[in-house]
Amino acid sequence: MERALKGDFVAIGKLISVLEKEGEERRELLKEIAPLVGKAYYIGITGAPGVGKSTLVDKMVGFLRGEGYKVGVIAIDPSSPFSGGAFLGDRLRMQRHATDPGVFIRSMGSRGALGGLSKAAPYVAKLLDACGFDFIILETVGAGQSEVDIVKTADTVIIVLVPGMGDEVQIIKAGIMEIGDIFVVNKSDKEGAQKLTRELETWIELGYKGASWVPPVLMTIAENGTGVDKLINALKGHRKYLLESGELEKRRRKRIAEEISKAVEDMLKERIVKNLNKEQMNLYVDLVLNGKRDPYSIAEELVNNLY
Ligand SMILES: Nc1nc2c(ncn2[C@@H]2O[C@H](COP(=O)(O)OP(=O)(O)OP(=O)(O)O)[C@@H](O)[C@H]2O)c(=O)[nH]1
Ligand SMILES: [Mg+2]
Repeated sequence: MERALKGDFVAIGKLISVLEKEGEERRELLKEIAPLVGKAYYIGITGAPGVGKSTLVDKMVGFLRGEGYKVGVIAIDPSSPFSGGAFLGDRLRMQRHATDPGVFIRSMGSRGALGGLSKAAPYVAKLLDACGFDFIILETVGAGQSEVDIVKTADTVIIVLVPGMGDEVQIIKAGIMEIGDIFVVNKSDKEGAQKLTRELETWIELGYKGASWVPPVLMTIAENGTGVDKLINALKGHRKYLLESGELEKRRRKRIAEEISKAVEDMLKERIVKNLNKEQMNLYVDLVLNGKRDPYSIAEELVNNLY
């Protein structure tokens, strides 16, 4: 723990493995880091596969490093069941930061037999926060509820779209557009970027009438860094808005409340599972099938028997 707080990447990596497993040990670690958490600024960046999120993150990291900030990046890879090693795209995209002690990059799988490793992402973000990183960037493709939930833990959510993919429609369907604080039209070197930007602006104009924060739409070319300075400015503008309007505190309060509920849920589940093996479960199922019991009175009994 001490070594991790001093910025030892190997030590941080070991603590991340602890955070990836549900249970007592994780809870103890989270208790330990809790007093140190709350200084970092959390950025969520999401968009369809291949829109250039990692390239953009790489450029943002470069920019923030130039200003002297330490940056932690957590990339959720929906296709990988594994965690730990950076997946190919990110490794290539963010390689130039690999030897920088002020940049920590971690990739986490979100699929696979173990299921939902990425659920640990918000905990990993907290750890990096505790370890003194000023900005924590969470990259996800925003597919599926668990990914949306992760992005929602960010203070500022950036949604990346590209021209010529019809992404806007896909993302609106997934209900992700609504959580965007800043919209980025990346690959604006390609045809249709202006059109997409205008479409987004119109959509925002209609949907955000009278809102205290109207999301800006920015054009970038992540590959050569065009527009990244404007993106960082927009980010800082949003942070300023959150601070001055009291919205940051509101968001953080909501997050803490969710965290408490989640911890209660996890603990209850852990204890119930401990008391309920497969055979016992089968006995209950038999009782329900035979019409002798119902699932709800059984659940009540299990919860009541816990204490
Ligand atoms: N033309 C053009 N290509 C870009 C731009 N930004 C990124 N790319 C390319 O788009 C491809 C995907 O970039 P990534 O940064 O890996 O995209 P990603 O959104 O992180 O992809 P996933 O993590 O797999 O979802 C790469 O080949 C990049 O070089 C851009 O502004 N213009
Ligand atoms: Mg990526």
